[in-house]
Amino acid sequence: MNNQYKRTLVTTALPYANGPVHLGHLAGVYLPADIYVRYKRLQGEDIIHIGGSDEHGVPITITADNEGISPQEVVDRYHRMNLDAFERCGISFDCYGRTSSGRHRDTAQEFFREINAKDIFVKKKERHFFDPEKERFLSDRYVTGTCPICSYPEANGDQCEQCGTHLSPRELINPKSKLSDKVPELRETLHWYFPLGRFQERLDSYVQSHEEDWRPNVVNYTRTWLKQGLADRAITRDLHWGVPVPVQSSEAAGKVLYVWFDAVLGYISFTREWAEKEGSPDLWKEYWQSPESRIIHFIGKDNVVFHTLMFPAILMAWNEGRKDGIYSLADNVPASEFMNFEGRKFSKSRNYAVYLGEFLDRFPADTLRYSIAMNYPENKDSDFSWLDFQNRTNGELADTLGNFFKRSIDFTKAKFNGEIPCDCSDDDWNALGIDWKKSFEKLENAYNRFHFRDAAALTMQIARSANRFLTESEPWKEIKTSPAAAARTMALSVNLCHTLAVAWYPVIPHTSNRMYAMLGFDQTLDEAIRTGRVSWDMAMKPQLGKGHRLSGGSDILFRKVEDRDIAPELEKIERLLAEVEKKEADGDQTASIKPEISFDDFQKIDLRVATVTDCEKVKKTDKLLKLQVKLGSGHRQVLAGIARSYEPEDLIGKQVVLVANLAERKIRGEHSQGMILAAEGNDGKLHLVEVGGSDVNGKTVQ
Ligand code: B3M
Ligand code: ZN
Repeated sequence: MNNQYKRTLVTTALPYANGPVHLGHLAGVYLPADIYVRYKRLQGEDIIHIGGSDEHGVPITITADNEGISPQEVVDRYHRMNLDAFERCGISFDCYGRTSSGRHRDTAQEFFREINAKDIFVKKKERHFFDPEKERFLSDRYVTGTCPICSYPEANGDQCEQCGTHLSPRELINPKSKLSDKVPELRETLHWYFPLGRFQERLDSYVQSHEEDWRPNVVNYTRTWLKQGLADRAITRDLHWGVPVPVQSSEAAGKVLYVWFDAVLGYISFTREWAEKEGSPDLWKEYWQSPESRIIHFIGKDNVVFHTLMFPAILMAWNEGRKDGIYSLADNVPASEFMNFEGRKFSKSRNYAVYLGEFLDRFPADTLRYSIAMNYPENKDSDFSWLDFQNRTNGELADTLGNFFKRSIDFTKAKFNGEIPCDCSDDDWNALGIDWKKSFEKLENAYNRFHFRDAAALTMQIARSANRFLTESEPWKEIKTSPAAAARTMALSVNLCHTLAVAWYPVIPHTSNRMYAMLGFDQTLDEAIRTGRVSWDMAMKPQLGKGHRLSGGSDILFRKVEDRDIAPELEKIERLLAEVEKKEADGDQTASIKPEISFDDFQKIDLRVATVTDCEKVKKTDKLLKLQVKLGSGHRQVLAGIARSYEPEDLIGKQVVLVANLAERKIRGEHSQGMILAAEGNDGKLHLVEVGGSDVNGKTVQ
């Protein structure tokens, strides 16, 4: 980790401008990055946030083909739409660029030329899929077929949406052209390849130097690739949309740079654009080419190797043999896991998603930011559900933070003419029941280590303490018995409001700005932070002295989410799920695969071979059989709902697969110690999974 840094460059994955961003994107990439950047700004650090639209590649041209419009129209529409949604959500980019810009084309071509001039690329003639009807080569997603890993029938030629495996079109089983639905043929074509293997050792030591501070999943995933040995990767494509391959020969005609080669360079071209807008065209170099700066890429887990191997290798190739203009490699790549939606994977192609813009049409940005921060998929997949959103908004934001804030402001206005009646003493402040030093250390640690769920939860802890203090002090009684005590309580409470306005800024900046205004400041909190008037450390101490006026009104901070507000959303989910089920009934058996689990989760399940020794029907049911099974030297009783599929005597002697470590359950008054595996056939009957071979009883099934 670079601890000696002077400035930080944060980048966020460039979403393809072929559709609206959804809550999964927000949770994994944009919100965590924005929280981090806002926290660092509050700390007074020099930090910029660079992002933008990925406007090239097959995802764009396919959308254009499907919608019958030009690729340019596609990217214009979705660039604007996503930028607008991000702005409304308070994602504070310093630059939100577009890879279709001239500046970007120049940068990407400059990289290609530099690496080409060093003779690092390898040119190869290879056979690629070609659609004879449409007379076009079919790269990446123009080919679909069955995934060789998980058998998902609609896997794309570059990646399987179901299991996440990176693929090449020729690995697909039963490939089909997306343009004509025909089986494509193979034709020879020439492409430039990037020899990743040449950088293997350098990449190895790069990853090793970060194994302590990168997330374990990022290191492990990258290591898996390194262990397999890095192969050459084609970095050009036969396509008419993208950055033209900058080579003056007929060999390059009709070819563009592969979207992943150009997209990562977008981070650089957009930083250059930003520097130009700042009126200091060389300023970008201080972020990209200085040992005193740090680069952090926020991405989702499906983009890891592009950021930990490909992009670093491109930069290494550029740096090779140079004395100046040396690019730094990322200091950290905090890749998130996925956030699911109501227990299932978000899916653009199945329209199973909540889009950011649509969400913000109905609910305020900060309620979303908070509930997503509390479900940040840091180490494992998480879930967004409407009920969780409702509970967090009502129980935490409205009842705790909002309630405390409003009571503090209103009571001070009503009883003390809207003026802070006295100064707060350090002793009183320290007796509030908040360990200021420890809480803020914990908070800082959480932000610095990208533990954003912890950061939001710890800040809510402070709000809870503040709320408790006000409730327990009962100033509405104190005012009658001891006005001085009530004055003290309100001085402390209003100062706690200031603390909360500042401390909440990274997570719910719109609310923090409103709180700051209601506390009587003319300047916005954003502006106060930008000009250095407000900083993080100020949240730990009382800042508002006797006589400070609350001149800014008093609104409710959070409106509660009523059942009727989310009822249409719950109905929509039911409809979408019914569609998935219908798809399944129509033959797509994998449409409802449950959300991914980690390998560790999987390893918790102990599957064993058991032999059925006895079996009888359970009385008064027509579904259940009671099985006695032998498992190694022991015996178990297992109930199974297979009475309509098997006669008891048919089962004796069968070697079945038992989930051996499932918690014991009582079904119809009988104990069941495990579960046996079976699949439902089209005949509606269950078919037991059987294991052949002798001497397998008790053995692990793997
Ligand atoms: N557009 C993939 C994606 O949206 C790609 C990211 C580019 S980051 C340089 O998931
Ligand atoms: Zn797959």
